[in-house]
Amino acid sequence: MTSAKEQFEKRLVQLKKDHEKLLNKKNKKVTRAYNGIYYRYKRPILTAEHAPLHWRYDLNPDSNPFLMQRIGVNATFNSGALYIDGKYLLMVRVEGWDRKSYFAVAESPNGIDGWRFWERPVTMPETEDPETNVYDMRLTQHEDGWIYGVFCSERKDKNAPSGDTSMATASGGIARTKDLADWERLPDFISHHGQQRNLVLHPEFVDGKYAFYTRPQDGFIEVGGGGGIGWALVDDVTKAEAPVEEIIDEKIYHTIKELKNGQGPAPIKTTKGWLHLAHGVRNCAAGLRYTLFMFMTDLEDPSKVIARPGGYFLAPEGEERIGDVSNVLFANGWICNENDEVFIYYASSDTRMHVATSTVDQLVDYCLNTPEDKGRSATSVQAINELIDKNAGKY
Ligand code: M1P
Repeated sequence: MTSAKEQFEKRLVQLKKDHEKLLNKKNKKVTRAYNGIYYRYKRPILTAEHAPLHWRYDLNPDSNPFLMQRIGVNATFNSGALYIDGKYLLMVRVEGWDRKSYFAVAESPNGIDGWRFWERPVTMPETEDPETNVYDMRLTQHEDGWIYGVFCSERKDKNAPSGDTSMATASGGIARTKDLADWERLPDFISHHGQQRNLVLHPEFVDGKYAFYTRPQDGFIEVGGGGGIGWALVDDVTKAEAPVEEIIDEKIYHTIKELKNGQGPAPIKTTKGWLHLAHGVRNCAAGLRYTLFMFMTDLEDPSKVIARPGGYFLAPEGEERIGDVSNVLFANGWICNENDEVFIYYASSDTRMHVATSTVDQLVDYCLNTPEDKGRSATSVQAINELIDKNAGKY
């Protein structure tokens, strides 16, 4: 008969073996259904099971004879991204069994596979009014020399009537770092236009100021009358306050962004303008559907949209459609490396992370040459007819 300690050791060896196997799995480009815009990859790049064993299991046989998982991870999703010194880094939103999210850095040598979390999750300093939950960090390497992490900071609404345990407030949390390990927390972004999720810092000064993409909304869930992707200039990032938020990308009736939209990661600079990735939300009988879309802004004035390719860029497919919050794609991180290859990191259904790859040239071409959504069935048919005419003699 095997002793309890022997059984523990046996289980631990198996656990470590299975975990290593998962972490070492290679990913594969999906080449079927070529669209010329990007390639998806076969497997998710990060799941709850990728979380380090020492975050989850007490590895001491005396205090954990059954080798029980003591602290669980529910999901790994909505990740910021950064490329430094040839390393592909994700600032992952990790959500525990207790529904609290926190940030943790995962690193890959090639941006596709081999992702491993750093030793510990991020210890993010709190403000004087500690939040209940933090999530969806956008990383911006700013020309001022700092790396900024801008994220949603959520608290219970102090004005909630007694008994209401779901009313909450969302504001823009801001922190900065040089190494993604030690963080200086700055005061939350002050908006004069309601709650804020999807706040993103532009990487360059504009008119000598810090520039933010905002998403003002009336309530925690409801965008209300306002909404859209906003633009705000801020004098001092250590006391970020935006009296004015100009909407640069509106939500629009009967489009993929009918209900709401939000800037994804910080935009990528190209010779033709800034590439933007964003999410659009519409409502339907099955609930909210989140897809990703792109647009481009002017090189000199990033608040001026110069291209709006119509429709979605990436929508949930296959198993991506199912998860904790189904029918959702969300992206808050992408990387452009020294070869102008673009790695688009997207989460599916608030559950797991994926990657799709493209290039700057392809994405610029996509933005500048995809017909705009002109708003009616008739104009959509007109766009198809124009393409058919252009293809005369070629099909
Ligand atoms: O559940 C889908 C997404 O919902 C929110 O995004 P938004 O404010 O744009 O609607 C966020 O909670 C996000 O984290 C989540 O993925």
